[in-house]
Amino acid sequence: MAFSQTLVQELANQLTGTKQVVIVTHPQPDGDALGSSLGWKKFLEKKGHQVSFISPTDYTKNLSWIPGTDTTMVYDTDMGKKLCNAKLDAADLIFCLDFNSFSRIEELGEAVKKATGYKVMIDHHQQPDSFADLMFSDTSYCATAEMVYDIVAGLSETDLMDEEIALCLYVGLATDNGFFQFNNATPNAFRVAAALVQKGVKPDFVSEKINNVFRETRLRFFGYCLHEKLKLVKGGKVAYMMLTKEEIKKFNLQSGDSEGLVNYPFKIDGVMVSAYFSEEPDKIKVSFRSRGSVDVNTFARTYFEGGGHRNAAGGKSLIGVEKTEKKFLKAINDLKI
Ligand SMILES: [Mn+2]
Repeated sequence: MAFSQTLVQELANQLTGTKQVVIVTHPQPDGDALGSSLGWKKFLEKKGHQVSFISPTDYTKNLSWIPGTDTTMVYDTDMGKKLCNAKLDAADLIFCLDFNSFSRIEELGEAVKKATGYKVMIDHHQQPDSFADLMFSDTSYCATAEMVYDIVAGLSETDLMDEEIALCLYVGLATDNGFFQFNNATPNAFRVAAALVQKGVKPDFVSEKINNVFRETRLRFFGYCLHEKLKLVKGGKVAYMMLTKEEIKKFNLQSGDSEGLVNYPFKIDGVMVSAYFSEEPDKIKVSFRSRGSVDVNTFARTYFEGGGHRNAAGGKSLIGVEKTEKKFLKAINDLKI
């Protein structure tokens, strides 16, 4: 897979000389948001550009080993906003990675919208808004990090890619396809993985760092959810867990601690949809996962003010735990399972 020569050439034109660059990603940055952004940042720095990386909210501790995370500018603090806005105002080029609409990055979206720099989107989610001057938007990619690799290859500059850049991109690639388990683990994903491993990435190191780093209380929280909270409906095809603020408080969860929990119900034969609801102070956050052709992207868009991919989407609800559960149970009748 490759991007059109015209698209890559236009990007190359924008990258001549020394540019002030800002890279922006989505809130609660995951492995792909951080990996693709930090890999792209390091690559641009190697080309001689001045690069800042802005995340709307802080990254989780368990991803802080990804090279370059300590350079992240977090928008969601008073001082952060000021500094980030100054960087955005001064930017010649603004890259938007792993999201495709300003609403996704909330208040930071307004600042990016106002900034006059040339905007480039690099993203693999469905239904992109057309706010960017240049759009690398392709849902056939499993990860934004995979796109970044192909863009670097398109620029014929993979020789600039060192082990650290390769590691960043591999994290994004591997986390977004569940370590090559999901149906988005395409031949191209494996080709890119091979190239990154060739650059020195150790797959076992990344897998250990991502998969086997729970605190005891986090694993016990998973155990609690699966034992006490998991409900199966629709003849065992739909699984869901609904957690209240009190329960979440009891386990003293840190940001990112519920990550991955939504995938566990698929261990049960026959489960086609899994949903995880967690009550936050101002809203209920929802994650949806599905198997095969079951489309939770449309489902999240229709009922829970969200979206994502066909098999992985998120959303929110503002009507409290009980009403949200009722709404969900009614809405799933519209799902084609
Ligand atoms: Mn992604």
